[in-house]
Amino acid sequence: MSEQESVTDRVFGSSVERREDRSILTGVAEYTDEKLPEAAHVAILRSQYAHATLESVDVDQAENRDDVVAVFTGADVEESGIPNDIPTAWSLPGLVTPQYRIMATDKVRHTGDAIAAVVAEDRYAAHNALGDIDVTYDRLDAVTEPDEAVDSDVTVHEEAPDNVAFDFTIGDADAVSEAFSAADHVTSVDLEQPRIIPNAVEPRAAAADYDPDSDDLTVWMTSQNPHLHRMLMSTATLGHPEHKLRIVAPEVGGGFGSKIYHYPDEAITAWCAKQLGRAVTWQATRREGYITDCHGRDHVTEAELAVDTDGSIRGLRVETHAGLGAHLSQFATATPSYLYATILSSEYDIPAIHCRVIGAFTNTTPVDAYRGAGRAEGIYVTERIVDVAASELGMDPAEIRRTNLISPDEFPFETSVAMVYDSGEYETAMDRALELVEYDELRDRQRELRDDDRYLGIGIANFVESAGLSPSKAAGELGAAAGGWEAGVVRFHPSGTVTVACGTADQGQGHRTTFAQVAAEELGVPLEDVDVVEGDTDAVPQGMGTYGSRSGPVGGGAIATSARKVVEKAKRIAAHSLEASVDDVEFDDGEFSVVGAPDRSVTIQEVALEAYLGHDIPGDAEPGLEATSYYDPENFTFPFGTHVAVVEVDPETGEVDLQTYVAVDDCGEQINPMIVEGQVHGGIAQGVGAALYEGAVYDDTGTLVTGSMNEYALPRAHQLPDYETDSTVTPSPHNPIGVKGVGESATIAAAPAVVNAVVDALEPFDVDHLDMPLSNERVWRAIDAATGGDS
Ligand code: MCN
Repeated sequence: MSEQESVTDRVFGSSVERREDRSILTGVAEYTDEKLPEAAHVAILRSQYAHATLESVDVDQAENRDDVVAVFTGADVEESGIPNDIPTAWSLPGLVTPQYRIMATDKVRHTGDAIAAVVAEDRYAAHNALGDIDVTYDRLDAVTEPDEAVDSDVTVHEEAPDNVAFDFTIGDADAVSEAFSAADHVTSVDLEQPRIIPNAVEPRAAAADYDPDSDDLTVWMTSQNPHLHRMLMSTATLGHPEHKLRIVAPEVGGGFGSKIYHYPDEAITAWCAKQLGRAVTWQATRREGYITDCHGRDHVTEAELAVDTDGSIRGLRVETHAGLGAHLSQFATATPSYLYATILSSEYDIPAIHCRVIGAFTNTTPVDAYRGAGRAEGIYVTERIVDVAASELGMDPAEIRRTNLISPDEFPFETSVAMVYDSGEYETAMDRALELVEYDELRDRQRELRDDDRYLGIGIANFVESAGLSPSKAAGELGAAAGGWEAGVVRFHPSGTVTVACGTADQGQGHRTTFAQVAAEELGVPLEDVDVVEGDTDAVPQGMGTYGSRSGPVGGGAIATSARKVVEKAKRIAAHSLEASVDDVEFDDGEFSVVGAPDRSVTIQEVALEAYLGHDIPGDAEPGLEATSYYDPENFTFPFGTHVAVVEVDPETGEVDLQTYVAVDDCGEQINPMIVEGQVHGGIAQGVGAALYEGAVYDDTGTLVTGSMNEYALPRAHQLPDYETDSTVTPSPHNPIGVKGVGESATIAAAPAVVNAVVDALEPFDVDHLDMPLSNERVWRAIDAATGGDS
């Protein structure tokens, strides 16, 4: 126990050490692949082509190998009579939803589609046997780009002949037309946001054990939301009774969104265990992950901003083609629609916004939420076009932003794209960031350096983010097939220690630490007396999981709500013991005392024992001391902030040197400032990665060219500067602990901050926009084109 961890004086808000780190760092923590050491191994045959009709799948040779237990095809799955349809969890008007089988039967639509599964005694045998399966394909043309897909002769699904899965609009088109007619100036930008491939340290995995006698099926898996996985496996893919299905997420080595979804592979693994009546395990290889883990982004956008010469924004018009990949993943529809279009107002009072999003099927890996999901894409559009407008108007990028900021007295603020922002002090955070980076001095330096042909760029990005998906009713009205609540249990044990259970599922965020802090603070018990349980459908009553930066605001809200219920009940028992009226008893730091008679007191631990003895509790009270809450917040929370990146571009090579990065974030009350800072650090790295290095590339045949870490560039530590971070605190009124989410904020802000910086550096070359990733080659080509080949 560290000195810090025993702190009980206002434990909420202190940077106590992360309790999860010791076991992770010492290798004691157990991951999915270690759960069933005796299990047989599953290997999955993926399609050789991105688009083809399956003429035949001959598994005889593979099946005849001594080390192979069984080989299954899509036909076997179909014959087993399971529902076999991975669903989308968010419907939109007119949405086309083709069946998404766990193994292909007639056609393959991207190279990650599963065709057959081999079960063998060891992993190598299973993978070797894949080579003995003989598939005859009738190859078809492929389409990979969302804007091209809608005009293509290639049809991914017969149900959508034009490859359009949905055509979504939001905002008042007439009001936007009027704004554009009235404005002094219109800025237009075409932008592409390339696909990002998630790179969790641990690739996806599943292990399944089936007991035919009891019909109990247990699946350990890399899951960000075990209860959702249980529900989907039960109702949509396997048809296994929900109460006989247990999903456990052991230690999960990162997710970044990619482990939210129900993929075919986990269902195939569980199905194999049931077919064979024996334990099986599947572990994705990194290359397999690259073609099957849902990718992020994939937007092609045309944006226009109506703005007056003084910088006042009158309107924003956006049209986006969003790639969905070959199949609809669970939030594939919500991410480019409601999570994207509703955040286009960023921190600004934009009177009229209209956005149209065409979701298109392509012969590529499915696309879904990746850290920042939808909000990152939306903020990128706004923060980029605001910069271009500033440049066209000859304004400073900080000034155009300041001109349009929503002011603190305007909250709650309803945007023209249906969001009601909770609270914000946008200018304070922006001023702090500009002060930290020494903005005015930097601009002077930039001018000086240009005289020496050196190109410094300063990029500002403001952001607001809708974090903590909720509330259930509104989500349901907009098409969600899931709620926005979270379940939290707070249970005292007779000896006075506490177990907290929450339906969220950690993948590195530190919930075991921060949730214990929330409960310890509310109950007034030592931090070390609180344990946190997550990630097991048998140990937690229900849950919606961890994504959309919801665990702090919604999971934390559920825990605080339950803790307060526990304190209320304990107060009644304490009043009974102290022979006082409940109204005369006050609670402070774990102790109940009679108002005006502090010596008449009892600790919450003593009350817990009394509650479990049940010998002397009020007549209307049940024994025991625990509470469960299904906490359903009234709205999202809206974290915000300003990030500033400073780069120098080498005009000879196009190399971007990221020199300084300043981040000022406001995520409301901070449960653990060190963890918040860690989230910001990780988030910046991912945003910088998107801006400068990452981006999946497909060739015309639908083959992923960036199919491994050899070809897909992730940011390295040496490419990132020391970050300077700071925060302001504007509590959210939308949950009992004033917390706003923070897990995605920095990823959302970093990409536009860095791109704005690079484009700012290139101003002397008249470059007004460059698409991510800003590789040396792309930057160099832009300079070369501007200088007529003289660079
Ligand atoms: N927190 C806090 N004070 C606040 C807000 C949050 O102390 N005001 C703490 C929370 O209690 C939690 C952590 O910060 O321990 C992140 O909280 P939150 O913003 O609620 O996000 P979630 O826990 O729901 O995590 C999801 C978010 C998302 S959507 C992605 S993607 C992401 C991320 O978090 N993936 C991650 N951070 C990640 N961090 C790691 N290490 N690995 C991932 O895969």
